[in-house]
Amino acid sequence: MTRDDTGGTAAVDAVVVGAGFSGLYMSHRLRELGLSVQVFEKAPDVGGTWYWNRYPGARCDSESHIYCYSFSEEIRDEWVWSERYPEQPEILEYLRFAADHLDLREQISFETAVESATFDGDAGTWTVETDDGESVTSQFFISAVGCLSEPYIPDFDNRSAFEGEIYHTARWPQDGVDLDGKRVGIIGTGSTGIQLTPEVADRAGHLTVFQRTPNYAVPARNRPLEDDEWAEIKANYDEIWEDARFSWLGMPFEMTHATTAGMSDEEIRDALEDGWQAGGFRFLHTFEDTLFNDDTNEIVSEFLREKIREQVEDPETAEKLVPTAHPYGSKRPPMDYGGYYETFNREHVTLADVAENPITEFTPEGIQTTADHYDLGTVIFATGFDAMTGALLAMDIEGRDGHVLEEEWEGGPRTYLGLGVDGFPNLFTITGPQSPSVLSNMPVSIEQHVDWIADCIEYMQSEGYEYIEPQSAAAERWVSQTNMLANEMLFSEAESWYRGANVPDKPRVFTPFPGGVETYRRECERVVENGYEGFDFAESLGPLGTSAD
Ligand code: NA7
Repeated sequence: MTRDDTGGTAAVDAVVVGAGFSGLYMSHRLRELGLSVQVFEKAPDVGGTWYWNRYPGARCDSESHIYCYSFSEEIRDEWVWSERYPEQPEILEYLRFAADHLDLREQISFETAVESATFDGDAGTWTVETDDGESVTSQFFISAVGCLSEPYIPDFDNRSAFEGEIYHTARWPQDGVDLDGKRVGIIGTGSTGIQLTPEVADRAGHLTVFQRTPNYAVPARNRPLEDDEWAEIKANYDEIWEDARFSWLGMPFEMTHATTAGMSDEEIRDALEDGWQAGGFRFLHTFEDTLFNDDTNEIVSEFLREKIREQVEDPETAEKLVPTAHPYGSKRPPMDYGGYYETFNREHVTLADVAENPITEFTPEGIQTTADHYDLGTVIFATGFDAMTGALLAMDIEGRDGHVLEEEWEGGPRTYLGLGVDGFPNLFTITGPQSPSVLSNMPVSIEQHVDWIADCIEYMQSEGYEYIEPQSAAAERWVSQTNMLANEMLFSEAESWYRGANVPDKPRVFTPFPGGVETYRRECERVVENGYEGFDFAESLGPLGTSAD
C-alpha cells in the first residue's frame, strides 16, 4: 500500500495513534522497515503523558537513566539527565529531542484525535477517521495511546455552580496556574496528589487536601546527578539495560531479601531502613514476597505506618494519614519528593477526611462535605484516570464481522499478550491490557512491545502474509493466566485503578500482567520461537478466525 493523498481518503501501511514514548518509537521502527506511516496525536506536540501532565511537581517515579530509550546509541550519548528522577519539562524536552533527532514530525498530524477505526472485511483494510474529518485507510492499526491518558473526573453534584477555577492535573494549562495566595483544594491523594501537595502548599494562601484513601508514600530521595555518576552510568549502560529488560519491574535492581521469614526483628528493621534510605522503587525491592505474603506485607506496611506517624506532628492528623485498609503495594506505591507528610504540619494546610465525611456537592464558594463547608477559589482534581482501557475505548474500534471492541470488553479487556485482540486483524496495542505496562518501568516495556510488533511485521513481509490475528483460545488462556497470577498476589485487597475500581460502572478485573517484565518478555520470545504460537497469519482474509485452537 502506498500513500495516496489525491482521492479524499489517503492510504498508508500503518496508522499509529499517539506520539508519546511508544508512538514515536513505533513510527520510527515502521519507517525503517519501509512502511508508510501516519501518526495521529491529539496534542499540539509530541510527548503523550509528558505533554499533558504539567502540574507543579510532575515527575517520573522511574529513575531517569532508565526512563528513556535504549535503542539509539546517539540519543543515549547526546542526552544527559540532570536529576535522579526526571521532571516533566525535562522528559518533554527529551521526547522533543528524540522526535527531531529521528526526524519523525513529518508523519504526525497534531491536534487530531482518532474517533473511529473500522476494519473493512471486503477491502481488508482499516479505515481510520479523525475529529477533523480526515479519513485514512491502512493495513495496520496500532494503538500507542498509553495506559493513563483519559482523565477521570468524578461526577460531583453541582460542579458547574462553583464560581472559582477547576483544573485536572492531566489537563494542566500550558501557561500554568496562578496559585499564589489562593485558597486551593486538592481532591485526591494518589501519586499525583502526593507530588502536587507540597508544591501547592508552598504557593497557596490556604490548602485543603481532600483525602478519601490514605496512601503509603516512600521518599524518592531525588537529587542532582553528578558528572561522575552519569559517566559511570554511561560506561555501563548496556549492562544496566540488559538487567532492566530481564528484571521484575523493568528496573535494574536486585531484590535484597527473599522474605522476612527466618530474620530477626532487628535484621528486618535494618533491611527496611536500608530500603527507606535507598528510596523510590528500591524500597519495594527489600523483600521479594512483599506483594505475595500477608505476613511480610504487614511488616512492611507497619514500618511505613510508623514512618508516617513520625513525620506528622498532630496525632489525630497522623492517624488520618495512616493507611490501614489496604496492604502496601496493592495500590500503585506513590513517591514523596518534598516532605508530603510534613506538609500537614504547616499552619495553612488542612486535611479533610472525605472517607469519614464525603463530599456532598460543590457550592458557588467551594466544597460541601457531610461535616463542613470549605471556602475555595481553586479546586484541583488529582483524581486519576480511566486507566488501561479508557483511551483505547474512547475510539470506536470495530473489527471483522461486526466485532465492536467496547462490546467485546464489556466484562473487561481481553487480549493475547496485551498485543492483539481476536476479531481485530492487524490491530496492535502497545502496552495493552494484560501486558506488564503500568506494573513496570514504561520505556522498557514500550521498547519490548514496539520491537515485538516491528519484528512481527517484518516476519509477515518476509513470509508474504497480509494479516495477523490472535486465536480466541490463546487470548482466553492468557487472560486466565493474568487473573490467576493476580489472585496469587495481594492486589485484590485494594480498590485500585489496576482493577478498574476507581471509575463507577467499570468492570472490576485486574488489568496489567503481574508476572513481571522478565517472565513476560520470555513468554513473548517463546511465542515467536514457536512460530508465533497463538496467532493466525493469512495471505487473504478467509482463514482468519477459523482456527480450531
Ligand atoms: P490515582 O492513583 O487514581 O489517584 C486518584 C485519587 O483521587 C485517589 O486518592 C482517589 O481516592 C481520589 N478520588 C477519586 N475519586 C474521588 C472522589 N469521588 N472523592 C474523593 N477522592 C477521589 O491517580 P493519580 O493521578 O494520582 O495516579 C495515577 C498514576 O499516574 C500513578 O499511579 C502513576 O502510575 C502515574 P481513592 O484512592 O480512590 O479512595
